[in-house]
Amino acid sequence: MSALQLDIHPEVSAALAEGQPVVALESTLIAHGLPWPANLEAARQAEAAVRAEGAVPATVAVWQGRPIIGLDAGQLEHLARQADRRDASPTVRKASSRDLAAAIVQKAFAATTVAATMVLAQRAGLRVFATGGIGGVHPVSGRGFDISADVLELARTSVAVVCAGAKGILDLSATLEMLETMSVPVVGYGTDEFPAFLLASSGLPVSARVDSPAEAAALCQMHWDLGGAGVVLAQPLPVETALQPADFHRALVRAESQARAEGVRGPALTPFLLARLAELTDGRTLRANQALIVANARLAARIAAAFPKRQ
Ligand code: PSU
Ligand code: MN
Repeated sequence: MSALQLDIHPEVSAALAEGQPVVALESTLIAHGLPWPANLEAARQAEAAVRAEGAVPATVAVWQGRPIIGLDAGQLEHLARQADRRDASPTVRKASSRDLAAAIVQKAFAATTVAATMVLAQRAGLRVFATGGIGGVHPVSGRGFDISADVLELARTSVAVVCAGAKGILDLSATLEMLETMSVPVVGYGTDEFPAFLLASSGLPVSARVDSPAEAAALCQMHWDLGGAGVVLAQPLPVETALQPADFHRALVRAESQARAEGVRGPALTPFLLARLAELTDGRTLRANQALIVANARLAARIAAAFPKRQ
């Protein structure tokens, strides 16, 4: 018998029982990705966007060892306050797939990455998940080997991940090669090019393109019927918030060299780089990041609603 017990919010389990659309949302971007209070604002707006499309949001995290599918408002705020260094509440871990078991048995608080959110979402019966950007292959230069478990989880867990591509701090062509090797469809929503998170495009091709929620849902279902697992559904960020590539790369080079100088690596690297980028661009990366999270939540809700109702 499994010792795993999911704590599914009553609204989420009711929606699942009735075959209503539900969208999983991750919590690492809340606790470790965006600064307070932009993180709470983005998290609330993402949930509201899901609701506005007639779906139920389920933000995922580990709460004192309980895997939660659908945080309540108080839990959401508690997690968001973690990003505020002036707040003294207990530390929230950043949990990827491998960290979930420890977080659960040690009764810890943990925010879940894309990978860990996929694991818990699938076990709860959710098929559609929205985030900002997926993790991937970090550039090898200077810091050594670092590939996000998000890529591995996409290869084995059957959840559609709606995103704005992969973070611009990654080696995007290596990330796409890795996803290809892992047989993960990288589907452009309304685009032939892989979106580059804060930038409108990467110049790199997607493996397929869809132009409607129904087409996206049909492609995912067919991939699953074929025994496939994760699907990346990537849409470009809202065009008015996109950064100019030259500005972004200038800031990235500086943030990267600071990370090297300060010896930041491993799970701490992504949060460090995102915080430095926001400072170096007068908050433009932050506003773009927030806008794309909300847009992805909205699209995920439309796609979730386009699946045939489960019996
Ligand atoms: N993209 C963001 N902010 C984030 C992340 C991605 O803009 O905070 C998080 C996601 O939760 C993603 C994780 O799954 O970073 C990847 O971390 P790592 O590279 O350590 O696997
Ligand atoms: Mn890593």
